[in-house]
Amino acid sequence: MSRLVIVSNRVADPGKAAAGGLAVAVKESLQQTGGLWFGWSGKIREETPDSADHGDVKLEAVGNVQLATIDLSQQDYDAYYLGYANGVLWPVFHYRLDLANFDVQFAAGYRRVNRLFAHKLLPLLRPDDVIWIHDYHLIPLAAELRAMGCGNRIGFFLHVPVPPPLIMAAIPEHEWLMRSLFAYDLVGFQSEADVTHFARYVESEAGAECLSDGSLRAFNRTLRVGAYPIGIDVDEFTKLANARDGVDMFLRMREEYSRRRLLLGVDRLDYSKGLPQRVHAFRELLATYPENRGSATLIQIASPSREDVGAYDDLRRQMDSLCGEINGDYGELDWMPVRYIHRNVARKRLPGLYRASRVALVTPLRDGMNLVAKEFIAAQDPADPGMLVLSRFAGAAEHLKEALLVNPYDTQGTAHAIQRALTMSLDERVNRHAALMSRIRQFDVHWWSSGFLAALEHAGLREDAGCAA
Ligand code: ADQ
Repeated sequence: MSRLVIVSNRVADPGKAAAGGLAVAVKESLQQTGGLWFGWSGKIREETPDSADHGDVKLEAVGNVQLATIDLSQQDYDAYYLGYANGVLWPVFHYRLDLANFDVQFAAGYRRVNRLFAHKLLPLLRPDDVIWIHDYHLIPLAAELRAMGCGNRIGFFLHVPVPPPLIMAAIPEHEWLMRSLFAYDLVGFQSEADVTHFARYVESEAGAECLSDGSLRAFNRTLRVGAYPIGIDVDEFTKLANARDGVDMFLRMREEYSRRRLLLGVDRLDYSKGLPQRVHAFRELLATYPENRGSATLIQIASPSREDVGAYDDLRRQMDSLCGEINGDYGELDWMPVRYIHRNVARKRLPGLYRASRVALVTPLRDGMNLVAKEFIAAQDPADPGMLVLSRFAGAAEHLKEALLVNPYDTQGTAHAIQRALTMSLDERVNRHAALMSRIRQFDVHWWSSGFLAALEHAGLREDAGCAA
């Protein structure tokens, strides 16, 4: 059997908890098969005159997984990670052209670090390894590996959404970037909408032909593409919900909020997650449906994220002030409408928090998938489940149709949906939850990784040996 080699920007210790969708999912799939996980250590390397090759790869075994990490220089971190990955690709892929900073130095740093990854990874590879590269930080990595002679089977999964062609075209290097995807044997996206956007992009920008089996022909290459909606390990999460920490958290929250109706948001503090819009909708709920005053409480957990990127700092200030205002305007001595916590919650406690909540607000402005929506469903008591209010702009909305779908830009509409979720009959909640549960079981994390890897196995041998980019 071939060995699985996973490559992602950051490598997370499989033994420790992670707050971030990619790390959670990759860990869960790699633990099943074993293999090698290559990426950045998260450490900045001190620059010395002889540090041009960025030092050695650090190897460490954790169970059946071997971790291989490299450090980055400050200059590479600034240009590749902060500048291009999170200052260009993240905002543009989430439709936020206004937040993108198209500095050519960032693009150069992005290429440089992708080449460095290829250079450091290549000596670790065996001829029959199957390589699975993850996310927007590493789009050109296969093209770099191919240019160095790597003939292995290589797949790519994009965890974030693909924007429509004209938004993609705002990236000065869009052609190079999209062309470099054709160096893979298989490219997976989160949703059918993403596949469509990508196909439309290569059709209009590169005259690609869509073949009858769904592959795309362009740049003298045939590329298989497909939607592989990512999921969670449902059984593992349910187990976590029934373990001691989960149950303790549930009992504590239920006691503390026995006379209240709990609404919950759990996100990284990111502008794609629609947090200010969510607070506005909650405020609208209190204004339009006064019976919720003194009773409904929104707990918003927002884990610190990318604090070195300017836009995240602005968001933090905006959230501080919005939550302060709503508490000042509506709060009573014995009731505060919003509890805003700018911290991580331990993963083992999360299920208890989900279970104690009547309603989850998962209302991103744009999201590749959103695993919090699925975790919330998995943690519920099937006999008396809470209700999910879900943005139609999350990839998860493509198959979680039994949630209450909302447009997060529509404040009144969202407030109305929250009220509907709070007042929904037990029968309807039970029925909707059962349907949602069967969806998240069908598209769980094992289906995602084994489905992708099986398709990669069958993706025809590369018909040319050269580099696509
Ligand atoms: P993210 O944008 O990080 O992931 P999401 O899919 O919701 O978003 O995953 C977040 C994960 O981190 C969840 O497992 C959640 O429990 C955990 N988490 C978030 N905030 C936390 C907190 N405050 N405390 C503790 N844990 C927290 C990216 C894409 C998504 C895509 C995933 C996976 O942006 O669209 O679903 O990758 O592909």
